[in-house]
Amino acid sequence: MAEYTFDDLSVVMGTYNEAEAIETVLDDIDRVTDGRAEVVCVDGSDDATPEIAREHGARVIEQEPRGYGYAVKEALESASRPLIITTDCDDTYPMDAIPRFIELVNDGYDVVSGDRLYRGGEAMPTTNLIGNELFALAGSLLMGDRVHDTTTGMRAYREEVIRNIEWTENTGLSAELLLRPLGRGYDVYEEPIAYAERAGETKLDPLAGGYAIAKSIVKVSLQEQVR
Ligand SMILES: Nc1nc2c(ncn2[C@@H]2O[C@H](COP(=O)(O)OP(=O)(O)OP(=O)(O)O)[C@@H](O)[C@H]2O)c(=O)[nH]1
Ligand SMILES: [Mg+2]
Repeated sequence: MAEYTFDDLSVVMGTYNEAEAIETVLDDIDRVTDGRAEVVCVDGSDDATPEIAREHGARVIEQEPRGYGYAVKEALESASRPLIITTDCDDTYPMDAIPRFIELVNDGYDVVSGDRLYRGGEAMPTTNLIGNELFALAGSLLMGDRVHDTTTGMRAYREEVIRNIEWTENTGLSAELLLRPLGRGYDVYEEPIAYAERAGETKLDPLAGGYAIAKSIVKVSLQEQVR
């Protein structure tokens, strides 16, 4: 199989009022990939985020803000290259890990998932940490496969994984993007990554968001079991 390079890579993200962070994130991507990756932002902002994104060479697709999953799904669909990496645009994920993610896909993995909890997720607020440990436990029990971080925003996917599966979740899309490929026998690998405190305000209501994610994990796991 041909090895992927930065020229085969689309880095995609939802962006919603991330003017404080987006420049750093896009500069990091450019630096790490020698400016060779395609960058797609699906944007619902009413601040300067889309202008900053365009100035930094990203393709910006405008969309009414309807939640994480709507944005990321559109971003995944808009990627034009065979290897796709997702990230948040809040400067929490290490863009320096991109080369390692590509290497792991070139080793044969279909999905490489950034695991923020391996080292204990020091930068993660305690409620998020507890919630994420519970999501991982639930996902592991329901799927019969140990998973460690179901809601991470940073993953690499071979394009066919994205194109071959129908995605249904919004807030729970990140968990769905891990669990459905597992259920269908794709090779999934969780790579420990560093995680930093977010710049700017969270777009996730912890209670409503947590509930939606828990529901998605149960629904998606049960659907994958009866397939
Ligand atoms: N276009 C668009 N992007 C969104 C929407 N909701 C969230 N995002 C983006 O999706 C990413 C994830 O949202 P976050 O607020 O970071 O959610 P989170 O990572 O669960 O929460 P934190 O731990 O606080 O970072 C960020 O880059 C947001 O800007 C939306 O409705 N529309
Ligand atoms: Mg975030």
